[in-house]
Amino acid sequence: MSTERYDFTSVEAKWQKRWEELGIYRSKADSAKEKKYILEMFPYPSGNIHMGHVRNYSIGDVLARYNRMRGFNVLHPIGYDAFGMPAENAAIERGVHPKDWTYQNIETMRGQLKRLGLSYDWDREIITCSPEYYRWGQWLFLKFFEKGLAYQKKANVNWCPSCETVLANEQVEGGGCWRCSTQVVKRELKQWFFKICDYAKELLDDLGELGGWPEKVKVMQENWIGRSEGAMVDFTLESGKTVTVFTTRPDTLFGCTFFLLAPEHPLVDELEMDSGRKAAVDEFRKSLAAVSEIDRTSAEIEKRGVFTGSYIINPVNGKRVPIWLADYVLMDYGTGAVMAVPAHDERDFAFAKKYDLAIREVVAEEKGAAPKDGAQMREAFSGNGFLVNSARFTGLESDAAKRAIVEELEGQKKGKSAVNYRLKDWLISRQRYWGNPIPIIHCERCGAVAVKEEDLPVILPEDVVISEKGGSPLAKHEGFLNVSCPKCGGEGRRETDTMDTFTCSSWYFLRYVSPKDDVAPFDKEAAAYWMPVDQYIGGIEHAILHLLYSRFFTKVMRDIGLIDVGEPFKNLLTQGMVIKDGAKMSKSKGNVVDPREIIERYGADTARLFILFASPPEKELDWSDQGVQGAYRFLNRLYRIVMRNIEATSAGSKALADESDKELLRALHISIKKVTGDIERFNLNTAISAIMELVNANYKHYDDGGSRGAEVETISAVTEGLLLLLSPFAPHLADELFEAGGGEGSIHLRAWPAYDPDLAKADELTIILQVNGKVRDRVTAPADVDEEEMKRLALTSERLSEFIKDKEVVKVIVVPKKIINLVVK
Ligand code: ANZ
Ligand code: ZN
Repeated sequence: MSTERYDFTSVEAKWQKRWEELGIYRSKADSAKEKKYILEMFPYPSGNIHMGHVRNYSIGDVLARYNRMRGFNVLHPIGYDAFGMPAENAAIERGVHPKDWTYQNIETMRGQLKRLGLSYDWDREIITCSPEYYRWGQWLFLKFFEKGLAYQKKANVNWCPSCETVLANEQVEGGGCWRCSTQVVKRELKQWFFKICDYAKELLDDLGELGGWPEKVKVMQENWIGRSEGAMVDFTLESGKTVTVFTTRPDTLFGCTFFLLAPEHPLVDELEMDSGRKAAVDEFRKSLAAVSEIDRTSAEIEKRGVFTGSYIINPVNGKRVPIWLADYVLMDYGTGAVMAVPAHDERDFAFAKKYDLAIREVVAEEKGAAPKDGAQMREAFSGNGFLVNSARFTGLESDAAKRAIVEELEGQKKGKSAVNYRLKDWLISRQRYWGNPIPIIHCERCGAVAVKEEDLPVILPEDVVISEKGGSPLAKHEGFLNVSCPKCGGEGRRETDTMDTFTCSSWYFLRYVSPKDDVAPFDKEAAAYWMPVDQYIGGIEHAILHLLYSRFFTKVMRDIGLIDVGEPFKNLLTQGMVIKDGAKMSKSKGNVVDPREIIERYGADTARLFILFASPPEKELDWSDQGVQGAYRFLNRLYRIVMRNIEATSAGSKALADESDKELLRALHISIKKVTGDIERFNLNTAISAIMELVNANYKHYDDGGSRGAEVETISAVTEGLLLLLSPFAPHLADELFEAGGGEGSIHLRAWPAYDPDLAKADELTIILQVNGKVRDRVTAPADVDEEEMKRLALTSERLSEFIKDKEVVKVIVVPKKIINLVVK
């Protein structure tokens, strides 16, 4: 056996250059052609690409190349999500300007992506930190602002006193700042928000349209949006003022024995208290400043509260109940006030037990049961049941009672049915430098004024001092700060907050359709042609925020009239993680395999092939050095057999097709059918197995004597088919061998092969179906039929049915791929 190897280094360099010269991956909108927009989530330019990137982009590249060959007009772009914290950290640690750091990284990563031979339209590359891009992010902000979808409000934020900045919830670790560990405090600051809650219902309802999304991602979004059905109910203070609660259980109103306010609730300041009580309340409120919401609502942590000394009146029975503050009541959910029903809510139950508050049963598990003594209850009963202790509603089932009670409250104008969402408005303000400046000017007289459209972009100044302390450097940049008010011409001060970088990635897929447009964020016509993205591919870690924000932006842009679709991503594929030695590859674990090393040692085609072969795209991928070597050996084995085929065909043998040729031809058509179907279902690993089988069949053909007088037509058909099937996976080698066999241009411009259904059928077997050992039927089944499928065939055979009807199958005997015997009584 020959051990000849191909020189992947020169082959890959040659083809990457050739593709660029030919410009074959450049795309143009063309209404005469059906389009396919294939998109992978763009990378953050952290320095070097990692295996997760290689996996993500290899999957996308197979789909892009395959669909191009299927005749679709494919858009397959790439760019960089280039604003964000790490650039500022690099500046602090190494004294390099965030811009220089970012652009250097982009340059490196661009080279690495090109080295992988990915079929991107490089002319469409976008960089979100470039003024040409962020200008349009600002433009969109102003549209949101005009529509009232961008607004400022005071919010309780996590504040690190040492870094002087707001931290996202994810940046608070054990109560401390993730960077400097300083105790984080709550601060009330005026922040910018996007009103995503206006779209809560639509974001939830439209999940139903996303048939091409993984179920788990939809469930995660659903939970995040968190729709609750219930009622708003007005309680009345002794002063006559009403306080509204949101409850999902209006049927339990008669069981309300106390009333809870969030510690931050503004009403607390209005309640009358003597100085001793006031001190206790203040002390309690202060003690929560540094506690995260997660800890406050955790089931493990003991609930805490304090009595305010005031009472409030329950609208259904006029009962006066005490008002307490409780840590588990959050200000920004519902109304920040809760009617507590300890008998039927676990948290309220624990709270009542701790502070010795009354418990009153109002829902019994069984119909007609006598009410229990609340003091004797050992735990809350939170299910639905039948009302007790509830005046004229007693006896009703929970759902009926909910309706009846809400109806009565509505009649008295003391309540109404309501839907509440867990989703909160999106806080987009960041007191950071390396982000997109919010295009607003504050004026004493006019308030927050939009920067004029013709003055966009608000350029992020480069001459700033970035230091660990002191908040955003923009707030200290006089030249940036001092501007005149666009409305009255008076003295103004520029907004110094920048936007959350998620705003940049919420519309980048639209910028790709006309990346150099300088009159609009994107060309409407081009967007109408290319949108929506037909296939989006990325990590499951973005299941919620990025995907939800992009869906929100899309809906707003539709309502502004910029696009005509309401959902950005028609189909979504979430690739699994790359792990090694049982853990996610990470620097801290020391189990990182650098793609550069693999590419240098084995070539890009091997790296791609291994990563696609090792596991189906959605599953975890366990890194294996042997696997990489296996992929490498396979490509060389394929190289040798194709070279041998080329030699055989160019020798011009006149041999006639024999049985072995027919067998090989069948193998070819079976492979085409299998690979095609597998790619359509994203089973890229089994598609590669099918290509391997074809290579084996090709070798076997020679072993069987095919080499003595190769039949030219068969051999060239197999060579061609094999290379076409290989081309999305190992694009360089496929083109090299295609050229070696006399092909012109590039294999990537050729059409995807079709299969002959008659020939492809050869992979079917005949299965004998028996009942009690007697042959009753014969059916055909695919060659890879398993026992389950054989059972299904037997149980659904019409001929068998008369032998098994009214009988019990007591045993099933299977001879794999041959016979199935049902033993019946
Ligand atoms: C009375 C009641 C009785 C409740 C009962 C539940 C069970 P979901 O389903 O998550 O929407 N709640 C309302 N606002 C709150 C806030 N700001 N912080 C903490 N809890 C709050 O939860 C809605 C329920 O959570 C509401 O229904 C309310 O308690 C509580 F047997 O009202 B319920
Ligand atoms: Zn003004």
